[in-house]
Amino acid sequence: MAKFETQVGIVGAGPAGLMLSHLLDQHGIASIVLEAKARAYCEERVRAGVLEHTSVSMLRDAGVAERLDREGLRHEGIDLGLHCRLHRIPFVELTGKAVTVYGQQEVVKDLISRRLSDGGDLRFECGEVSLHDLDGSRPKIRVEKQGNVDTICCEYIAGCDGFHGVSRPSFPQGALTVYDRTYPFAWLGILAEAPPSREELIYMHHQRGFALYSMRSPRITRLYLQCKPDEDLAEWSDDRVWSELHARLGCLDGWRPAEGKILQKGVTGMRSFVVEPLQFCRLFLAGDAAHIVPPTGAKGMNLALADVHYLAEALQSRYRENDARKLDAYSATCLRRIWKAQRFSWWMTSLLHLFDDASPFDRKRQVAELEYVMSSRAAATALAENYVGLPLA
Ligand code: FAS
Ligand code: PHB
Repeated sequence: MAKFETQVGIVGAGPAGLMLSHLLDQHGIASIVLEAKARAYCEERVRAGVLEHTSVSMLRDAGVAERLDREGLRHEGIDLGLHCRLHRIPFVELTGKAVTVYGQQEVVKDLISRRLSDGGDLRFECGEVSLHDLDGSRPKIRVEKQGNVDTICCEYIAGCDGFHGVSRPSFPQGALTVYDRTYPFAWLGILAEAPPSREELIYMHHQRGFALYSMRSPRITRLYLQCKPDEDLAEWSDDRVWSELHARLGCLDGWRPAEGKILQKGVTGMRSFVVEPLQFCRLFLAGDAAHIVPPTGAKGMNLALADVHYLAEALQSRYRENDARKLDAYSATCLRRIWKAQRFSWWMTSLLHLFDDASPFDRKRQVAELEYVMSSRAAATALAENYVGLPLA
């Protein structure tokens, strides 16, 4: 039964929780990070792979981009595909900015090693977490493990524990408004030991369903297929996966994805989800704890980093200038950016996937919209501007 004191208690050691703890440390603000899983699990969990220009600048400014700059793959555009024909969206030409392909687990590894080398208090396999006295001046986090209960007294709590965490459900009944939309499909994703056979990502609209060609490193590619929400992985042998990828990604210019040993295979559901507000008294939500985007816009991890950029700034002015205005505005500030990312992620998902219930009119309109984006500089610029990341106002 130990009692601990800190300024900010952080639940969750994903990109949001770890980056927040690091940014706070840079401003001399103490935090304790509580993570249910083991360190190795967090460092091996394959999720996002694309960092916005905005996120890369943020990681650089925070001094945690040394390996990112060395190993990250700078991408100056993407290809959109229709009828097996590709059309490039040149990000740098249209916006002056690029994105970087660098696995989420690499960002997590870099942040964990930096926190630990800076003497940060990260508690992996922490035990059962519960939040208390959120409306008081000293909110508490209780952590129960093997019958032992520790208490952490905080000034603020940051709920960075993802969609299935305890923070959002800790809001009192009725305190949250939920905006939710699920999609009638999912993504079957693979990680393959195959060197990328092209420089940039392909987002392919195909009559057999959407397909995405992505990568992680000069040795590893990451590929996705639109599938049913309840798709049974057991029905997908490696051969079937590759033949379907060839069927959807094969291009008229003869290009085909290079095959290799499939290291990981999984199905990820697709939903758009936002809760408002992001604050209840001294509890602040950030990242997937507050919002989920379909991965078609590659916004998940980037939104999580943007949230903690705003939260760290707000906590810094609270502690440095005793000015709580930014904290009071935290929810509204984040939600302005969150809804723009929600709109873009919904739009990319609607533009590129097949909807079983689409009428013949809808299908024609969808193809016309894709052809418009592929032929209009204005439309391509709008896509590029959102993809590389809107400025952190
Ligand atoms: P995270 O979920 O990353 O981290 C939350 C942490 O809190 C986890 O480590 C969890 O173990 C911990 N936690 C949870 N409950 C806890 C509790 N009660 N006590 C203590 N700790 C607790 N985005 C893309 O752009 N591209 C992708 O391909 C992509 N793939 C994805 C695949 C999956 C399966 C998922 C779930 C998400 C994917 N995303 C993808 C989105 C992803 O990148 C998220 O947006 C990103 O992980 C959000 O980061 P955090 O908010 O830090 O949450
Ligand atoms: C990935 O590389 O995992 C990835 C890339 C782009 C997306 C989604 C996922 O839109």
